[in-house]
Amino acid sequence: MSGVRAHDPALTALGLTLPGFVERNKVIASLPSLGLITLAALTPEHHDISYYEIEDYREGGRLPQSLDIVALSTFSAQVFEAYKVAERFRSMGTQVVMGGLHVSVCPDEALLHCDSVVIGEGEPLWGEVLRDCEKGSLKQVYRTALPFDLADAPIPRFDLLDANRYNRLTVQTSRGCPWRCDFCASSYLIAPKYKTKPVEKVVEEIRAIKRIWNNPFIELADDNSFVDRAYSRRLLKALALERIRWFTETDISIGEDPELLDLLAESGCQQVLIGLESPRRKSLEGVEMQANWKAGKVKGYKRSIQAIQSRGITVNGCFVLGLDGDSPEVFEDVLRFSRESSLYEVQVTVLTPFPGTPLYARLKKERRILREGAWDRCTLFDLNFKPLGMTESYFRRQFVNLVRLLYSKEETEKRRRRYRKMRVEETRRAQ
Ligand code: B12
Repeated sequence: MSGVRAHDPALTALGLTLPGFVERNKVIASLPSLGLITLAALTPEHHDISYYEIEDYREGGRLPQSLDIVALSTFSAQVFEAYKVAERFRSMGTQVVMGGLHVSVCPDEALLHCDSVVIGEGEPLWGEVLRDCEKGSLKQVYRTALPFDLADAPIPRFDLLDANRYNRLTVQTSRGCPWRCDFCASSYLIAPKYKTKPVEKVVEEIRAIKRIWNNPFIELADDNSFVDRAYSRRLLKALALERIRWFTETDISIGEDPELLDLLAESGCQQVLIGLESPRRKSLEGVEMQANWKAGKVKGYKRSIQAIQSRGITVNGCFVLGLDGDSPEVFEDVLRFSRESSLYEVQVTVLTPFPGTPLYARLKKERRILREGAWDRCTLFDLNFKPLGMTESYFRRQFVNLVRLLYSKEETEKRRRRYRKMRVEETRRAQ
């Protein structure tokens, strides 16, 4: 299930008109489920498999018939739609198993709508699910305490995908992240220990993609790439030989590692998305719960962005609005930072209490969740908690204003111009 769907009417209206935002929506909506095509690769040959996008069945179109089992993957934002699809399949007598981040933390909720839930990483359990399905004795819950070794990862079945449908494909090089940001709902929920996939495997996956697509654009589906610097250097050298263009998510510390940045530039990396979260130290206090890591980094943000972008790699700086340390001026602060830092791309999102996160537990305890269990509000654009230091209506108004400004044609062009100017100056300096 793919695609952004904000519910806030003011934002939805803007989304239809703003060029920067529409562009981004198109990019975001266009990725297949890596989790499912990975499990497809672990499915024995005597089974026939097909891959479907729920998007095609949203309006109640005829579902694929005569299937023995349906494996559904979804994030929180679309989980209610996924449940509806699960129920429609079940009413046709098709067994439905669900997995992924959301149902791993809400298995009881999911079991109201499907036959079986897989908690955590799917690879160690998928074979058992299929064997039980063949015997007609599917269990309600599958879970394992054994962490999955990415050295055993299969090559995802990219060949099952309709190539024309996507503008890029994902490859995962690592799972987990050493940092513990209280709002993070990424794979540490299912793979708590940081781990990497052998470089040779990553290269094999990229070659599998190249067999289907000429000149592919690849997105790494990592929580935080380049955490292990020795591994990253090997990875980047290998990627450089593959001659691909690619994108990933990482943390700001790469800006302090010139050798890594040189390798990154040579490897074909086009853009890195970095969770800066806030330009304000006060807002970042306590967000990373182990070492207050993000608050410690904010002073060097601009320098690091400059170091990365000077290599021709654009930075997509992501900001979270609604942090407890935010005051009413935070919206202006983000706008100012975006202008002063020459960030090529900016993403602003609303702090979101995803299920299973420390943030959710805390806000619930503080009775600040507006609508409990409203997972369809987990879009990153819909406010579902009471912010501190400002009213909900002030927050919503200011957020919409910020979106309107940041993604306006004028501001988007100014960002591009600032970036180009910075690149020209860098090139002159280097000569
Ligand atoms: C790629 C990606 C996307 C792609 C998704 C493509 C797709 N169709 O899957 C796109 C760009 C479309 C996307 C969109 C969004 N995303 Co996104 N995305 C990611 C990202 C970077 C990687 C996900 C990934 O591929 N992981 C690798 C695969 C192998 O792992 P996996 O899916 O978890 O699958 C494993 C297990 O969970 C399990 N499993 C999964 N499904 C199933 C099913 C069965 C039957 C079984 C047995 C097992 C199983 O087995 C798999 C192998 O172990 C993550 C961040 C992250 N690092 O996790 C965010 C992340 C998943 N996204 C997130 C969000 C919030 C969104 C958006 C709401 C953002 C937005 N406003 O647009 C939308 C929502 C889309 C939706 N459909 O609801 C959150 C989700 C949090 C949550 N609880 O919902 C994450 C965690 C980022 C974050 N920290 O906020 N996203």
